[in-house]
Amino acid sequence: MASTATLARNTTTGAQSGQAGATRAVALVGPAGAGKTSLAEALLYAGGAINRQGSVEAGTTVGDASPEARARRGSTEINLLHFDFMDDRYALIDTPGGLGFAADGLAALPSADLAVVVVDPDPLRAALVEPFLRRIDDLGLPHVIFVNKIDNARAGSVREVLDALQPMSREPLALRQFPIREGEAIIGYVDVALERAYRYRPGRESECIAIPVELTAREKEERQKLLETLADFDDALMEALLMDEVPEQGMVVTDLAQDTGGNKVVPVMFGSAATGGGVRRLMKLLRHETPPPDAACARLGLEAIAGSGGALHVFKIANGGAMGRLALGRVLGGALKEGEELLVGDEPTRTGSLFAMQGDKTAKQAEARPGDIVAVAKVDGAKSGMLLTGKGARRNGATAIEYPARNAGVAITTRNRQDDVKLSTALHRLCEEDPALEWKQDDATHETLLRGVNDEHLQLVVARLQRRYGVAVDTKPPRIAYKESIRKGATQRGRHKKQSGGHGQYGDCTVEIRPLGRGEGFAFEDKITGGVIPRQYIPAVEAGIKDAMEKGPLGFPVVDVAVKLIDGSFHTVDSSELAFRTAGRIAMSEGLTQCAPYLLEPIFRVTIDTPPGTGSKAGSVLSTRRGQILGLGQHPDWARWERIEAMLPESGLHGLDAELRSLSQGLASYTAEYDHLAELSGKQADEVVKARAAEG
Ligand SMILES: Nc1nc2c(ncn2[C@@H]2O[C@H](COP(=O)(O)OP(=O)(O)OP(=O)(O)O)[C@@H](O)[C@H]2O)c(=O)[nH]1
Ligand SMILES: [Mg+2]
Repeated sequence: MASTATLARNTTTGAQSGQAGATRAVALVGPAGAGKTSLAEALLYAGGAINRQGSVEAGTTVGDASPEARARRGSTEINLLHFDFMDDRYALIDTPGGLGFAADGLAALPSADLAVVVVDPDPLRAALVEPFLRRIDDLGLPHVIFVNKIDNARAGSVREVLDALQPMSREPLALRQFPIREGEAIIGYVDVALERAYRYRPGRESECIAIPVELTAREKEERQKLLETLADFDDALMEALLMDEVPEQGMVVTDLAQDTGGNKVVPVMFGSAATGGGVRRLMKLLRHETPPPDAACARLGLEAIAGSGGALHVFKIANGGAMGRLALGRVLGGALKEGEELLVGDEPTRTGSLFAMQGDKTAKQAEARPGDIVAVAKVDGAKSGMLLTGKGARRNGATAIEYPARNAGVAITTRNRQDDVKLSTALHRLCEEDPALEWKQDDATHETLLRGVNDEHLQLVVARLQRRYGVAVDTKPPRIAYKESIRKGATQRGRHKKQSGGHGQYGDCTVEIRPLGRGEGFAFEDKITGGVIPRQYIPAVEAGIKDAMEKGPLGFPVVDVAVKLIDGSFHTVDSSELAFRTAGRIAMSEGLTQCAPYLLEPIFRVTIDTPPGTGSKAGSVLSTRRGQILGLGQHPDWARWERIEAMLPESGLHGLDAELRSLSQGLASYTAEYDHLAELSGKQADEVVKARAAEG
């Protein structure tokens, strides 16, 4: 029989705040393809929430229900699910592993009580987990590691994975199970905490068996390691170990729950989402070791006062479903009823209908329990990241969320011009749902520019536009802001003279043009003497010069030139501002053609973060894109990752993301910041000029 301590759910703090019975929220986190959505499906099945376990491959999971996620065979947004286990409710937040879709999960993570970090059993892929561990650590979120796909693992890998992961973890990892093998296959596990062995039974609870004799020594060794890890946080246990006493099991179980819930120790479990092996064991761990929502409240700046009513931490806005605009979030501090008043900013707002969510299925409910994750209608002012409280609740500052940088851009145009109005409404909605997306209208080019995390992210946005809003668009790389400058000076006269009917037009000026240093911009000097051009027309000449500089001889804006106005003439009746502006423009555009114009391209400072062993490959990608590597070294925060700094022409950014991701299992990412302009010559320059001329 398990001791009473084993059965007691982790209620350490919850008992005092009245949140002991609250729904626990568990986030599934980890690299793309590790099996989070599959594990969510396995948990739902084991908990009895569904009676058939679907698969990502077959497109039959409860999560990833959107056509975009199905087509990609990977999550594109968070899946919100729930199941019951031994009379308790668990809310699951299945987060996408792809960086382009990470914003969703980042917004939701602070609301979770515990994260399950799902990792691949291949130790070589372990390094991919590091950025995820960092994010969780930064939030102070208690977590466990679940080594998935154990049905596929080769011998010895669980220990190897653990050894690979330990240097990346701020907290000590504690192996809670080790595998029992038959040949290559893992057929069960020895539970080091309970000191029992189990054999997997597909679709059912594992069978308790005797610890195989050949594994008893390993069991003792692993048990000792576990106890030593726990003893670092428990003096009484430390003393027992020093005295060579066998510690009481109740003490060990309590320590496990407290140290996991308190984010001091990270338990490591393994199993298979595909066969269900180890999934029920994971559920038991969730039951005993997921802390109540008090820590989540503190993280969000909510002081949960008994009786003060429920608050809602909104972490997503969903516009896509049949219900219209819904605010998705977690109910904290108390229960939440339909029609209850919450403060949205300072605005008291009555909540509309409440819905429980199981993937894309919603079920209306009159009341949400503390800890539940719900969709709430009619809280129109609510935005992702807001904490909506009732009047009595106390709020302190919350941790700000850092979203991935928007490094990719695409220009879109509607296939049907009549869709333009629809497009802006749709983009407004999509941006509201997705904090990592941004759009603006470029009036000069009539293009709509989308900025997002990476190309994959932007492709998803374009697919959503078409499916949800029926707006078909064409995409192309955003126009690169080429400029031109001049190599030498010239002096040029510009004369504008027209005699038509009554008043004519007359303007005449001579300008001296010379190059300036890079980045010096534009300088204008008025050297007119003796009033050959009357004072009031001088600004018009300057304006005309600037007009000409908007499109130089090569077709691009002209920079880094100085112009001296040295001579001119006027006519008492026919001269006007307009005539002088025209004269200035003529002088400048004709003059520039004699100044040996050349092309300038924008250069970006690029920082690439890339997983172990891929740095030099990423470096050669940069070189083929005319990048200049400034440095290649170790990442400052992620132990084994590499960081490359380089100067890269803007044209080299196009498609860079896809190329980097394909050489890094989808994980390399970059930031790019405009740095300077540099000359572009030769064939490449000719092509740019030719393309510009073709655009007219
Ligand atoms: N053999 C085996 N394959 C698995 C297991 N779990 C998941 N897979 C497969 O791994 C692939 C990725 O699984 P997903 O559940 O979509 O992975 P994910 O972590 O949700 O990926 P993202 O949503 O892209 O972050 C799918 O082809 C699954 O069928 C497992 O336990 N064993
Ligand atoms: Mg997924």
